[in-house]
Amino acid sequence: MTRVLTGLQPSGLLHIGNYFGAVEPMVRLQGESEMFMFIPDYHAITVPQKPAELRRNILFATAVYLAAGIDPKKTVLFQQSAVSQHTELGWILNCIAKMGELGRMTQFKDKSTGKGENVSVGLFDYPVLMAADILLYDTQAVPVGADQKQHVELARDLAIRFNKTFGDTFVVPEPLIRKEGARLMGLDSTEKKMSKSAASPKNYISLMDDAAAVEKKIKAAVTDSGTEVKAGPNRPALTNLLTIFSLVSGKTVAELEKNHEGKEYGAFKTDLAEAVNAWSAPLQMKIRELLADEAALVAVLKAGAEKARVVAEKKMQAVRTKIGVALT
Ligand code: AQP
Repeated sequence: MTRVLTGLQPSGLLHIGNYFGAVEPMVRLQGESEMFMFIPDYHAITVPQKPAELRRNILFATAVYLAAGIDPKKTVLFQQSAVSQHTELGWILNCIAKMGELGRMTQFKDKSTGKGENVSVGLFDYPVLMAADILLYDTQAVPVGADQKQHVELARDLAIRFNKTFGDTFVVPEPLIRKEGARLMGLDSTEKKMSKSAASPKNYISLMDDAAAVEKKIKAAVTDSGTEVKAGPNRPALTNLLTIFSLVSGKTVAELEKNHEGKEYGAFKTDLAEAVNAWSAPLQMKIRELLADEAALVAVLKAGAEKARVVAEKKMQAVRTKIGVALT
């Protein structure tokens, strides 16, 4: 069985890009793979977080996973900070990671632009902690959106480097990137991906946006010049909107183009907003139900952390021995 792991930072309310990029692929793989899914709360604090909000977002992410269909009997679901082996291995990997390779990470460049020296060391170093998250569990496949490919490649490089230096220890992981919807772009710009920490809420469709908000955001979404509802290399805005439509409706882009032949952007956007709302309404209901029982969510995470800790500690014992710090 392939071992699969992913995590989504509780740095805000999740959006549909996060959902289709990383949550839904995990749901699909359940049953046929050995599943680990975690909440990378120590990644979230690489940018300032309000403690009460972070706590809320951790519980929210847990509710989203469960509402989406993650079954704790089939998936080890846990909070990163509850398994201290993640940060321990992160430190060890820090000692073999190079400043140069971290400096090349596109996400760091994007997130640090304009901040000069006033950016946390954690933000720079976060891909190393992510490598530890992955390598700790002998993960073979990591379902992620396209933006995280570079970070999974770093995990591969660090695994190979460690194995060469200290002997075979880590499985070299592969990113698992879906064909369509691996990089949903912001509604407000075809240059920037949809991102939960985007400056404007018009950039993303949050999983909890109500029908009116979805309609407003989609109505305001950028379009391409021309009037045809068609995807294509020179039509990034319509390609993005049609991809979203396809993901929430299960229809192909070709079908949707055909259904909207001769229709104007306005009518297309109304249909798209309806489709998004029809898809998100039952999900939102489940999320709310789950959030109403906080103790149950905490219990799921605790039980998951106990299972994760056993796997993680076994790997750490091997790592400590390999690097020479284990004295017995
Ligand atoms: N626009 C996107 N389209 C498809 N997949 C996406 N993902 C993120 N944005 C898109 C995928 O969602 C997962 C969550 O990753 P994360 O929370 O660890 O961080 P991220 O990639 O940095 O996501 P965001 O939404 O942009 O969050 P912030 O703003 O907090 O940095 C990953 O698998 C990611 O690829």
